[in-house]
Amino acid sequence: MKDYKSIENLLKANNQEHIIDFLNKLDGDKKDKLIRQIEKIDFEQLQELYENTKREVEIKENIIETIKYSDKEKLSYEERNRYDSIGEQIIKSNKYAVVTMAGGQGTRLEHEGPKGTFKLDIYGKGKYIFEILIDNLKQANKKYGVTIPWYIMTSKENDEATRNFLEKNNYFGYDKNNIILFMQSELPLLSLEGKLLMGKDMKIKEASDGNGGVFSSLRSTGALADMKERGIQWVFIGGVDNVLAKLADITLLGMTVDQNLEIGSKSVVKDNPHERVGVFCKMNKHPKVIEYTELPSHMAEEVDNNGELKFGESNILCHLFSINAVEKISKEVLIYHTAVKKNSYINTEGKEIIPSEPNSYKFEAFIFDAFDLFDDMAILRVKREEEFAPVKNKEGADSPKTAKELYEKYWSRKEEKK
Ligand code: UD2
Repeated sequence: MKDYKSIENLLKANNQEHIIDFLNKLDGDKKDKLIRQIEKIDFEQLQELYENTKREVEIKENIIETIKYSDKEKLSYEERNRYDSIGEQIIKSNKYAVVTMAGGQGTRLEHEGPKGTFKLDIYGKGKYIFEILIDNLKQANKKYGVTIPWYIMTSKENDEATRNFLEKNNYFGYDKNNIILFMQSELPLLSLEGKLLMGKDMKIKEASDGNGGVFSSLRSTGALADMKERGIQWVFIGGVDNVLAKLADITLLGMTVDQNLEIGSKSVVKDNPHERVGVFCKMNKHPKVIEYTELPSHMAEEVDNNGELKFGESNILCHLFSINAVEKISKEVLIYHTAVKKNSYINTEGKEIIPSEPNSYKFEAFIFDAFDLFDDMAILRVKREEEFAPVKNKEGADSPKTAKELYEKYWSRKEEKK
């Protein structure tokens, strides 16, 4: 551990003198913990991230084109059969794993605890989101005669609560040797002036580094090595908050393999120009998703000659990667996007400040920024009412209410078809 003087110099050199005041008020274990945390901060990266906050995100329209996709409903019988048998074969030979990214803070839902522990009030008794995902995996296991290994990415903030919840519910009957939790890394928050924030626990405030952290965390935690040991060849990576997600989709899998591609994903037709979803496109001839927070509105509203949205293929966070693609991406550094958020902190008088306005920067990598490391990707357009029911917000769009309606309608249609 560096000596105290060099820590002071490090903080001064990086324009973070205010942290020295806190250090001087601490002693013993708390002081050592804070010093050890400071030693691990990459101040160079932090400085770069702060400078980035002053730059506008460059979306130069002239190099953006639409990207080809296949509409699942319009596949020929022969194509569908070919894709499904390829996909089925891979899953049946235990070469398929599922990753659920569950490290988000879930602030918009205002639910106490990890989002997977939220109970959707369906069928009277209700079902937890983790339970819904496990049921989806169990159905696939039964159909293909396997036990699909399930990797759950947690954050430092929600890892313990996630583990305790799954343990308490006995993993909803899933074989716990095939449920592997791994924690994603974190990045410090910065005030709008570029200052580190001190938390109530007298530690510098950090937050999970975005769902794009999944690749480096799979690698750094050994989860990727575990997949390779199991002979996994294909990895589905999805969000925790879509209660209609098909975690083992043989058509997406077979189509990606049949087209000789390393990555695949699903899209639904965008609901309206300003729906809060990323949209697929090609940028510099590489596959790309532009997030709703960064899509210029005139691009969001652009229509093609049939009056359809030109960029209307929405990302629903259902991604597929070959194991080699995961390995390759895990060695790259994805760009960090800046989110402006409200974060409480302790000021130098020791008082807790709860901001009423966004007061700080959170830096997040996005999983889909990995796409532009490849020349092409398979995109399967699916039906929103069958595959996309996100639980994001407490009220309104993408809320427990809309998800419940979509979920119950879907399953009652399934019942009628029997
Ligand atoms: C995501 C997509 C957006 C669209 C939308 C559909 C990204 C970056 N954006 O928007 O394009 O598909 O979903 O619903 O994918 N997560 C982590 N760790 C983190 C941050 C997030 O695991 O550090 C997980 C989170 O638990 C959730 C997923 O990533 O499962 C998406 O959450 P988000 O808040 O990053 O992105 P969102 O929902 O605004």
